[in-house]
Amino acid sequence: MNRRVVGWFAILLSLVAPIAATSIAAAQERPSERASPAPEVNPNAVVWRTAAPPARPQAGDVWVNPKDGAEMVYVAPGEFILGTSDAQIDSWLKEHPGDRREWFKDEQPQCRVSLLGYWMGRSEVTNAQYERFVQATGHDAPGYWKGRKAPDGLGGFPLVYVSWDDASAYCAWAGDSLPTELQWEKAARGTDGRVFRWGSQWDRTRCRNFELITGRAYASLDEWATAGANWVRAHDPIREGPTAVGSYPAGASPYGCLDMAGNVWEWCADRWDGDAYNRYAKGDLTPPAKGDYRVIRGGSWYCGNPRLFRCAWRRYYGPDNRNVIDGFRCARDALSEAKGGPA
Ligand SMILES: [Ca+2]
Repeated sequence: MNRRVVGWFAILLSLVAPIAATSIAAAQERPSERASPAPEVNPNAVVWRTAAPPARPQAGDVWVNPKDGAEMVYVAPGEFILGTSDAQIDSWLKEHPGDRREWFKDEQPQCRVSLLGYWMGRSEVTNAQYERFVQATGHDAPGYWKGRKAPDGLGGFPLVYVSWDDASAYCAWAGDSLPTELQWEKAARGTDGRVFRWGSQWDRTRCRNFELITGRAYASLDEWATAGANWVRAHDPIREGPTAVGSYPAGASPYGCLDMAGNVWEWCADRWDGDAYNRYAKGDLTPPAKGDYRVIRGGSWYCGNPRLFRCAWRRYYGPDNRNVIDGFRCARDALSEAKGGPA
């Protein structure tokens, strides 16, 4: 195992150890449920290839950002269900008896939150897109690149080894920002409070995850950690861990966003506050003002517990953290772009 791999593996264990858990129920393949209907998708949606986003987008419209070529999906203004209810936790614990109720407290109480309209990246930012940014700005290239070009064969893979500051700088260059945690969760689950992007049941075939990569479920943290250590010794995590963005269309969110479960964790703009959902439930939607850590969402290819792929799961990293399991996608507030573009 090379030094870099050892380094991220140690970070990973320290991150997961306090919260990872057993999940025996997933040891047997379940039949895949049908994907839930996607009421947020508008059959008359339009793909805009304009210099700026359209001034009056409709739900489901897509705008292609000419700066980096990213498809941005429009999430219409309105209410959605945030967080996890007691009933959802009851149901989860019946199926996953190794998990504990207290691990879900950061995503409670469940509440209704209304957001303004915004654009959300359909996919995680790729190496090829980041190369445009590096070439245009002189920003440092990631350490796993040779020089200032994306590695051969990885252009369509998500960028990894990216700090929160790197991700923020990219978003600013593209005219975007990192999504807020609220924007991220709405884009992942739509309006109806579903547990996973596709519905209520875990289905490892719908996203990039360690169960899928290794073809088995993990009954305990120790079992997963041992399997993970063995796996990284025998594989190249950069090329064999994550996969090209958009490889799991059956895992699309109700808005058509891809890989919001798995592949790589995604930085959000917010500072970490484990109590934030209590405040949101009282109507105060201001993001946390203090905190040394930044929110990450969505789980990664290396996660071996279904709980981490639920839309409401919240975790965090120090902003300087760089490793092979996290990346980001961009978002953009719609109101700040209420100019230009065809009517
Ligand atoms: Ca992801």
